[in-house]
Order: sequence, then structure tokens, then C-alpha cells
Amino acid sequence: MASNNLLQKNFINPKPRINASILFMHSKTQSASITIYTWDHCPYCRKALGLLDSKGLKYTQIKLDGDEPAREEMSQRTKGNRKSVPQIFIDGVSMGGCDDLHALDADGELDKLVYASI
Ligand SMILES: N[C@@H](CCC(=O)N[C@@H](CS)C(=O)NCC(=O)O)C(=O)O
Repeated sequence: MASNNLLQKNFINPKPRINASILFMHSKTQSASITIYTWDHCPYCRKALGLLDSKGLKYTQIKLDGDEPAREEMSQRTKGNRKSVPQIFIDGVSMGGCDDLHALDADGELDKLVYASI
């Protein structure tokens, strides 16, 4: 009898502490690295950074201001040797500029590229 009471007291909890909805929660985690080349006073750069920030994405920002050799290096990594900023790379692959990034996001493709579902 005493052991039954012990069981009831300690192991049978009528109010589960874990809410069942937590089990169905969908979490997203960033699985890709993002690099963005920028100039300081560039509205397209701000807009692209704003999109990344609004999605809570982490990125490496390379500020090119006045650094022409670094800009040339960026250009050689792009498709078509683009020199405009921003230029965005996901896992090292050239994604284009600000407009391209927003188009990717609008299509849902950005999420597919940067998030892994867990
Ligand atoms: N459509 C481009 C526009 C980018 C753009 O025009 N950036 C300006 C700076 S705000 C630039 O790089 N201008 C110099 C150049 O095109 O060589 C994008 O969405 O990224």
C-alpha cells in the first residue's frame, strides 16, 4: 500500500508539465553561411541588410568602401563580374544583389537555401 502511494505521489502527474503543442513546434535553424559585400552609403546595401536582419539571419559583412582590390576580388566571385554593391553569397555561391535577394525571398527560395528544418 505504502509503495502504491509513493508511486501515485511521485510518478503519476495528472497535470503534464510539457504542453503537447511544443511537440509540434516547427523550429528553423540557419544552416548556410551568408556573405554580403557593402558600401556604407548605399541604399541597396541597407535594404539587403535590412532583409537579412528582419529574418534574423547571421552574415559576414565585408565593407568595401574605398578598397578597390577587394571590390575586384568580389567582382571575380560573381556571375558576370558584377561590380555593383551589394553582392550576396550563400555558401560561397553568388546570389546577385539586393533585388535578387528580395526576389529569392519572395519566391520562398531564400528560406530553402539558408534554413535546415530540425
Ligand atoms: N539592382 C542592383 C542595384 C545596386 C546598385 O546600383 N548599387 C550602387 C550603389 S548604391 C552601385 O554599386 N553603383 C556602382 C556601380 O553600379 O558600379 C541591386 O539590386 O543590387
